[in-house]
Amino acid sequence: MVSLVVNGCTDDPPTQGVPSVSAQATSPRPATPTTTPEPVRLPEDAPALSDVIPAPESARPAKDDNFALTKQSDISVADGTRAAGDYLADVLRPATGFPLRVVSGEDNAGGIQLLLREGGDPQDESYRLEVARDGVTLSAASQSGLFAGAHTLRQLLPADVERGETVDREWVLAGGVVEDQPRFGYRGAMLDVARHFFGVDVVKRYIDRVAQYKVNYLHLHLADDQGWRIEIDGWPRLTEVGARNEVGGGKGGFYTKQQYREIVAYAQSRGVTIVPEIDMPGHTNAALTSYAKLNCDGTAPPTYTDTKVGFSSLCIDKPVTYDFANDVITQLAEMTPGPYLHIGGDEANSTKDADYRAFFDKVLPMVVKAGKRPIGWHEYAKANVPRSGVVQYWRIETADAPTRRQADSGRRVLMSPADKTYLDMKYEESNPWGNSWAGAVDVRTAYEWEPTKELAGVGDGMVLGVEAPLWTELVTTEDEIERMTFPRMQAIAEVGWSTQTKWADFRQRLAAQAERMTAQDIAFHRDSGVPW
Ligand code: TNX
Repeated sequence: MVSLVVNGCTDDPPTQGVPSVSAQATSPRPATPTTTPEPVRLPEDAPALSDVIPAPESARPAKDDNFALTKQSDISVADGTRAAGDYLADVLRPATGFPLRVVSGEDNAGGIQLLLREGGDPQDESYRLEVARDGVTLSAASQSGLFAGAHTLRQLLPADVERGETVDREWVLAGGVVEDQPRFGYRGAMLDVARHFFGVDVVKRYIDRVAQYKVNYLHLHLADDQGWRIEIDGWPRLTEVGARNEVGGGKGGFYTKQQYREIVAYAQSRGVTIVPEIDMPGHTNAALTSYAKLNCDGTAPPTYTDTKVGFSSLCIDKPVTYDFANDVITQLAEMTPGPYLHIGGDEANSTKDADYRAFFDKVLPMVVKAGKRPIGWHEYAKANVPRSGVVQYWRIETADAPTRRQADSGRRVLMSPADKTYLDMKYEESNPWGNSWAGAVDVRTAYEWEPTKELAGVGDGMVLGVEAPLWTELVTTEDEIERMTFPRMQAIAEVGWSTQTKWADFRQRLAAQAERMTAQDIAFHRDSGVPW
C-alpha cells in the first residue's frame, strides 16, 4: 500500500492520546500546520468529481487538489451544521476506521469543514463542495443543502467506503469544486407497508439507501384494504384487528407511535422527510373490519387478503366517519414534523362522485387545520383542493382535465406516472416478478422522460417534483424491495435533481454504482441496458 504524505507527516499517526468521540466533541483541535501539503495521487478506483448520481450542476476538477482523509481528520461543524456532520461521520467511520471526530469550529485544516450561510432560505438546497489539498469545505444555505453536499462527498470516496468493516487503504477525494442545486424540491420514494408489512429496521435501511441519491421525501402508505399499520389513540382495534393481516393472509404488523417517531427521527438524521399516508375514503377495508360503526350498514366486513381494488368506502353520511378521520389526521400530523400529509383519494370506485366531494369538503380542511399541506392521488383533483394542496399524478394517460385545472389554479403537481416511476412494475416483460398493468419499466424508461412534458397543461413551474412508488402486493422480502427499487431509484432521483440528463452518460455512472451497491449489500437488478 502507498504511504501518503499529508500535512508533512505520514498517514500513520500514533493513535495514543486520541480521546473518545464524545469527549472530543467540543475540545480544541491540535495546532494546524501552516504549510500547504504536497499533492496526493488519486487512486484508480476513486470517482472523478462528476461521477456522482444525481449529476451535479457543475463540477470543476483541480487535479493538484486531491485530498486525503486520515486518522487525524476531524469533521468541523459550524453552528447549525452538526446534523449533517454527524451523518458524514456515521457513514464514513465504519470503512475508514478513522475517529472522524465531530468538533465545533470553523476551519478545515486536514479535515472536513461544514458551514451554514447565514440568513439562508431553508428551502434552498444548493451547496458548494470544495475539495482542496489542505481540507474539504462544504457550505450551504440550509440543512437540506448540507445533506445534499454530504451525499455528494460520500459518493466521491471509493466504493470501499460503503463496506461495513474497516478497509486498510488510502481514502482520497478528487480535488476541485462542485456547485450544485436541485431542479425540483421534492424527490420522493414511496413504500407500501400496508399490502405487506415491513418493520422499523427495514424502513430505516430503505431510508439510508434512497437518501444517498438525494431522495429527500419518503412517503409511507400506512393503510389499505389489507392492513392498518399505525397506532391511533382512541381506536385500538385498528391495530388489534386491522393490522393483523396482509396480502395472502400473513400476520401483518404495525408501528407503535414510538416506532413511527423513531422512523421520523431516523429519516431526519439522513436528510429525509416522512410523508405519512392514510388512504381515504376507498382502500379502507382494514379500518372497516376493525370498527363496525364505520360501515353504513353497521356490519364489519371480513379481512381482505386479495389484491383487487376499488370495493371499500368509509360511510360518507355518518358523523363517526369524521371523528375517525379527524383523530387519524390530527394524531399523524402531531407525530410528523414535515409539511405534508397524504390523504389518498385513489380508486374510490364504490364512493359516488357527490359523496366523494362531500367527504373531502369535510376532511381536507382538517389537514389544513392540523398545519399540514394535503397531498392526494390525482383523483382528488375533482374535489375542492385547498390552496396549499398537492396533486400526485399516477396514471399513464398524458392528459387529465381535473389535474390540469388544479395546476392552472396554482396547485402543485407531484409526478408519479406509473409507466415511468412505478417500482412495482416489471423491468422487462420477460421478468417473472412485478406488476405489468402500466407496461414494463426498465431503467432507461425510468430515466428518459420529462416531468414538465408528461401531462398536458402541467408544465414548468407547476411541478413540485417526482416520486417513485413501490407498491407491495407482490413484494414480500427486503431483497425484493431492493431489487425493484435499485437501480430505477437512481434514475428517478436524477430526473428530479439534475437539469442535464443524458442516458449515454447516466448509464456509465450507474454502472459504476454496482460496486457501491454491492458493498452496501443491496440486492439490485442488473438491468440489461446498463454496462455493469
Ligand atoms: C394502483 S397507484 C394503485 C395501488 C396499487 C397499484 C399497483 C394508486 C394510487 N393506486 O393501489 O397498489 O396500482 O400498481
